[in-house]
Amino acid sequence: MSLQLDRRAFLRSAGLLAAGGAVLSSRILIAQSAINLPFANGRREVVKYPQKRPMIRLTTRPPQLETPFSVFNEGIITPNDAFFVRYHLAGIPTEIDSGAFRVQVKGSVNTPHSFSLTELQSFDPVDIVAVLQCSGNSRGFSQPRVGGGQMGNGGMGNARWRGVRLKDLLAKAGLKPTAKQVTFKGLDKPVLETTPDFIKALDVDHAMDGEVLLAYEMNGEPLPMLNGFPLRLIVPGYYGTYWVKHVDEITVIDNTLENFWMKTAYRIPDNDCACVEPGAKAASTTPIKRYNVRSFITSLADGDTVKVGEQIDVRGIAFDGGYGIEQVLFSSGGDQWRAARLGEDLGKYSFREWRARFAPAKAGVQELKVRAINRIGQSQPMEPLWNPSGYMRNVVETVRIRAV
Ligand SMILES: Nc1nc2c(c(=O)[nH]1)N[C@H]1C(S)=C(S)[C@@H](COP(=O)(O)O)O[C@H]1N2
Ligand SMILES: [Mo]
Repeated sequence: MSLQLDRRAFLRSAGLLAAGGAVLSSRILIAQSAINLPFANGRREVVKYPQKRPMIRLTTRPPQLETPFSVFNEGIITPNDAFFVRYHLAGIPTEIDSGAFRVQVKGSVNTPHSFSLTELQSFDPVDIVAVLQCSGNSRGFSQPRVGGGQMGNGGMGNARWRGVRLKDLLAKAGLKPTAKQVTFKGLDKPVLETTPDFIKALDVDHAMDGEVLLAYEMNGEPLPMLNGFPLRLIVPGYYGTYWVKHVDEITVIDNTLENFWMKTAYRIPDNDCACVEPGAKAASTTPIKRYNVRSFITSLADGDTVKVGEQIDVRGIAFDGGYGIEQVLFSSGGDQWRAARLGEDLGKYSFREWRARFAPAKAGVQELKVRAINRIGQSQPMEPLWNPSGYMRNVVETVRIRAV
């Protein structure tokens, strides 16, 4: 089966179609509307791409799309057509023949292998519900502002992934005793020779832990093109940077990968909070790893009005880097924190739904806050932490509503 995308239509809607050597401007794609993310320069067009509903566009080339926040109130699984899209390199694949597709496993292995999709699907399939979150999700809220994609809170999503254990593929190839890391490269390419290709690495122990998957399905369908069709890496609990899309080369190496994407980018201050004084530099850094704890109110947004005395059912989502959510606390109008009720448990890597009730006692602006705690006691800071790349934001979120 090959992905049925009209190439011209895709290029056109992705703003990539060249005319006489020039790239057509993004204006060829008619924006359906625009929204303002709540920070300076937060105006974004809302645009429809192939296999996607209208999404918040951050960049055109490559396409980077943020999920409209209201989607997170539709359910704890993020639909494929609303799942965010992040790329680094402008040379993204627009047409892939899945029948001809192969992924190579090579390097420090006894028997290099190359697997077709059909071969991958003959391995024991594994399902996991797991959050995928970009390291820079919510970066636009950093104060002082930092460089990088200015995302609101839509650089995350939760899906049911199906695929083959990376461990099973590596076992088939047979790791040499000298193996230290496993690297992953996808079909997307830089357009300039000077841009480093996007290659990421996991330590061998992590790659062999049985949880890391090569997924060929997302929410029961083949992966959408823009989310890595036909195969992507799933690294449960780890930031999106490791979840390499369109993976076609897996190389076992005897050393530590020291390319731009591991050694320079995607690094956080090497301390407990992954933070420094706002504006300061980190003394030393380390590669970003697991998600910290986050929680959001999804059923109410800033500026919503409610009636004084009326019972309101609030709900939202919480997640962490794979220990699981133990408790969600909710506070309204400056009241004490009280425990929210947790929804269905789809596994420790999934969004967890929560619900709470309150009735605004008096008229005026009310601050609603939510704070989650995971099973190892980690929680969220009341004030935002800061680092130079704007990674890992997880401040306790506040929604300001007005009771009338
Ligand atoms: N091949 C490839 N894979 C990639 C990237 C990329 O630029 N190229 N970006 C990574 C980053 S930083 C993130 S956050 C996730 C985003 O996945 P999505 O586009 O499916 O939401 O993909 C990761 N995998
Ligand atoms: Mo990312």
